[in-house]
Amino acid sequence: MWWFLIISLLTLLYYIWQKLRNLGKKYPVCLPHLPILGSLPYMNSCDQAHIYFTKLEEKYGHIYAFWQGPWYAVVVSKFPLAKEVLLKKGKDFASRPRMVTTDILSGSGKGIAFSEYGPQWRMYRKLVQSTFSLFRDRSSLNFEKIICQEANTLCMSLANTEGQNLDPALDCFLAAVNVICQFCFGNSWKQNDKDIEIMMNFSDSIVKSLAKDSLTDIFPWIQLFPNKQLTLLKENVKLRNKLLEKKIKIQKEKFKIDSVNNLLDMLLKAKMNNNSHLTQEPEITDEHILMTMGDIFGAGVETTSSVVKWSIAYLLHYPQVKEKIQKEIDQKIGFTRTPVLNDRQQLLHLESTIREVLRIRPVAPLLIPHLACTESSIGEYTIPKGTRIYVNLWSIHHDPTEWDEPEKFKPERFLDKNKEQLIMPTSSYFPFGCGPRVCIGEFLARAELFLFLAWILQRFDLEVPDDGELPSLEGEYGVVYQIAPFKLKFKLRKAWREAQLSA
Ligand code: 3NQ
Repeated sequence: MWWFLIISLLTLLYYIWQKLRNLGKKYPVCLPHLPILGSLPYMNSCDQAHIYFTKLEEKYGHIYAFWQGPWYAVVVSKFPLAKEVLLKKGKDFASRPRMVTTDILSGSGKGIAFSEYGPQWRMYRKLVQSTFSLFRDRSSLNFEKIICQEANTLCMSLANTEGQNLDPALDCFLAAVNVICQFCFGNSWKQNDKDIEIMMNFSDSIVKSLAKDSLTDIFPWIQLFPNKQLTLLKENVKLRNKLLEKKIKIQKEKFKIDSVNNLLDMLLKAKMNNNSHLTQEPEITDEHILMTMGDIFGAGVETTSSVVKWSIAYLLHYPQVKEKIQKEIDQKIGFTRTPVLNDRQQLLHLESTIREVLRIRPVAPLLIPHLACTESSIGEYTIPKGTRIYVNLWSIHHDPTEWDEPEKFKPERFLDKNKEQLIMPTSSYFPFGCGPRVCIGEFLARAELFLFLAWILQRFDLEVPDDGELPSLEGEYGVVYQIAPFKLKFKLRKAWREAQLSA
């Protein structure tokens, strides 16, 4: 009897203390929820989380909360709110939730994409940034040169399959792999290397299993039971690690501390100069190096190849846009030289098309989830420390109060009235995120997208395959929003062929 009274009193006191602590604090509207299961029984299981979250906005507004099992989560969708999360209070929300799946991928939070905000993350990110600077500044190691070489190889390969019904996935993958591989390791893969196909398969499988409604990420104890999806993820991550380790081992033997030429060199040099045993400096281990290389390599490949495929698919659906781009290429570049980065100021139709593809099919429709590292606020609402934050970029890019007919593919929305200048019709647009976690490879990605597409469209017409089937534009949700496999025919352009003959 006594113990019952004591427990009741303690519960009451705790309740009052919580109420007092929260006095004057306002929290976002929350979906209904139950103990342990949280809001899950009240949410539809949906393949496309970004679309479901956008639908929930109609009922709950532009900022709302839900319980992902035991985890409190907030979804934010209007641009000013997202700006507060990513930029204004960027540091407060710059961490990442630890999840079973991303822990498997990142060796328990190593690397930079999924690691917690702090000195370790900062140090690795700076090392990657310094390597990017090397490739922007040095003429011998220049990104433009590397991308153009790979664009050339890509076009040669497409010319070899001319007129056939082709799934462009492998060619796009190879082109992106070889650019990032030179950045990471200083070399590239041969076109018929069997590692490429293995890599494409495990990479695709990893992308699909991450960021899905994985129950193990909500209830980590589920991993104690046999779980097919998790086993598959572990196997694929093992394959990825083996492949990277093999590459690192070969390149390590060539390493000279006074000649830093790629990301691996940069990390190895930092490891040699590291004084973590004497100072507070974060440590650099082989596993940290592997995970950082894995993040950059994986990000460089999956995102770029995915956007190139989306762009090709949209151009198949909208041949009039493709013709406008080609007309501009013919006028501004012609056929006697190949496209270079400086042409970006002139090829406005291509640039606006790339912007529109990144708007209508963002690479990461919910970005990568953020975590509040401290108690903070968004708008008038208090956000407790440890809250998972989902920024609904999809909704921001499809906001009808910011975009005219957001569901329609209209590259000209990024051009002024006279079609002479690129414009930004609204600030409700950030395909690469912003703030402390902004995409580190934005410069490289934009350069690759422009050059790959300019090279392809200078030479080829894109035609629907023999069965007349156009690509589905629906997309498959994962940590990267991918297009379902499709086929098309690359046809050498008549004008290009004639120009080559007369040259
Ligand atoms: C990759 C492993 C690879 O095999 C599959 C693709 C993965 C998951 C990448 C991931 C890094 C990685 N292993 O560590 C990237 C990710 C999530 C893309 C997928 C990414 C990203 C960047 N910009 C937009 C969306 C995602 C950064 C790390």
